[in-house]
Amino acid sequence: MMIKDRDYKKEMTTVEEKIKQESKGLRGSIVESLKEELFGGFYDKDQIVVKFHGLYQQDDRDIREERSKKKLDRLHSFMIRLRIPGGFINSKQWIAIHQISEKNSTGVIKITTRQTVQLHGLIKSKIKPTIQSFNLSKLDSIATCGDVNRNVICSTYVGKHSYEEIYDYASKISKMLLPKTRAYYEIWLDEEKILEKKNKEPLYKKSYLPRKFKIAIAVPPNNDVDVFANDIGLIAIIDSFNYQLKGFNMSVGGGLSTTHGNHKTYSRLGTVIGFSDSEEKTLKIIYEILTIQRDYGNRNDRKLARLKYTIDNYGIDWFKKELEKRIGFSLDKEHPFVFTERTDYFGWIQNNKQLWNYTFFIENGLIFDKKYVHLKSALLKIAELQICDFLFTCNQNLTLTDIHVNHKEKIQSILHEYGILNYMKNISSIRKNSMACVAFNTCPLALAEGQRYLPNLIDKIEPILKKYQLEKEEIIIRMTGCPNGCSRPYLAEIGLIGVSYGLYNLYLGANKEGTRLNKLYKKNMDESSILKELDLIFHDFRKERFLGENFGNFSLRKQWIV
Ligand code: SRM
Ligand code: SF4
Repeated sequence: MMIKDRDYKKEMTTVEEKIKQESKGLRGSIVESLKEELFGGFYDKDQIVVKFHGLYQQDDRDIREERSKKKLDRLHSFMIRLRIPGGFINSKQWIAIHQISEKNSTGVIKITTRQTVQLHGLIKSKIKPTIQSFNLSKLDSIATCGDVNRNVICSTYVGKHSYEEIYDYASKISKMLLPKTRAYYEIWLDEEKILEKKNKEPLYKKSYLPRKFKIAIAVPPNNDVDVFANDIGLIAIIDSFNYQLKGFNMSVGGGLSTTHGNHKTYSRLGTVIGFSDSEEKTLKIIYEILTIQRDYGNRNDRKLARLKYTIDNYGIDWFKKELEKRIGFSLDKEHPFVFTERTDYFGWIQNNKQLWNYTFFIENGLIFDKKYVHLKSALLKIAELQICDFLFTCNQNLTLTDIHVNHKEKIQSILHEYGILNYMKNISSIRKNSMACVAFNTCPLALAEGQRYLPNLIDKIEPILKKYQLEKEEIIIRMTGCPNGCSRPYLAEIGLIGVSYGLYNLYLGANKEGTRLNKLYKKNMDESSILKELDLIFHDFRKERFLGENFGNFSLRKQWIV
């Protein structure tokens, strides 16, 4: 079948498309919005444009209703999300994030499921100083939201292979796919305005992509990045004799989000389409996949605009052919690979350079000081020693990397002093494998609680597991406040997806490796029905599981879900 090249401009229908086209290279009227003192937010159109600068306008949803009753406007504040490809920063950058969080935001540093950090609660007048302070430490928030490529993520612990080589790819891909406009530098960093010549945005053109775009690099056997949840997945093929990187299998069309009641939406795992054996080829393949999505993605309906729908709409064979036409060479046949896990390696572990890493479990990625666990203070103290780097994981955790053996003791004593070692000792297996999205009180799309509730629910699940002597089971549990899937609950062995306040749909049956989606088991469950149901399920699991069978595989075999 011949498919005619489409003129995406003619199909431009959504408000977002219009705003992007008219944004003057992502400038919009942000400068005017910033000067507006009558309200704490941005003009409507600019709220879309500032997203491309990594900023989200939000309001405190806990008090929204109360304010509305008093006829008060929403209490606006902003979330800023940093671009940290591969999740890697140095100690000095951590100190900067710490200080900025104290000065300009709520003080809580949130590690996200895409290996970066967010700060919440910035008021409008603090945005510019925040971005300027980040810039002094070589940190930026460009393209961490909006219809462009997002933070590129990669595996954090790569066994005997070199992390640097994998990180280098994440960094190069991120750089290659950055928008070229100088808007960020002009607006936030006072760079002199230079008139951009025509076609200054060769990749994104005037309309950018139809939707957000995500790329991940996984190093088997660990799929800690959930590679198949991404628009593009790179699966590193490492020579098992000399640990050299041979190249990458490339997968396309992953994406998790669904919309309640919209049956056209679905989660999809990426499809492996071939292998690339050189950096030049890999970068070219990635670039041209984006151009296909730019030219063929749906610009009429944002719910159906991700690459997964483009691929299913045109067919994977057409997609591969179109890609090979654009890159000018054929993809090699995919190489065999096996994923066995998605975990972070908590505590001390030696890396490929014979240096040491220490990985913290950070519940839902939230860094602040609690009564007995002074995590934020401990991390500052460690950063001040400047004897390690910081690495965010895609499971919302944090690894201190490259610690010389002589420095281990120093760090260990800080961990002890600030209550971390004791805390780490007592975390249950299910909690270590848990993740929740932000949801209330800042996420405008939340229907139910996420990170504020999952810890309490786990408190109640733990005794049930203990009752059946299952407390050592590494069961992956994830919760979101809506079906967008920000903590990737569709890839959890137990997925809880918010439907309305206090109610969740329960999903079961994904596997450990992140290569199988779960399925809807029961709808609209409140806490007591979730706990009752899990009690019955764990009872059967204890009694009927095969030797070594994990929970996800067991629930599939039991055919609880069809
Ligand atoms: Fe997400 C929107 C938080 C990872 C799918 N996500 C949002 C927003 C920005 C709400 C909004 O549009 O205003 C949330 C901000 C909440 C807040 O107050 O901070 C939000 N998403 C997050 C984070 C912080 C969750 C977390 O607790 O870690 C993650 C930030 C990642 C990052 O650093 O870039 C986050 N979001 C994800 C993931 C997981 C992933 O990418 O691995 C997904 C599912 C994978 C996928 O894309 O299919 C995800 N977020 C969405 C969607 C649905 C996209 C779609 O295809 O329809 C939305 C809504 C949208 O884009 O319209 C969304
Ligand atoms: Fe918000 Fe929904 Fe994402 Fe949770 S899953 S952060 S509720 S958009």
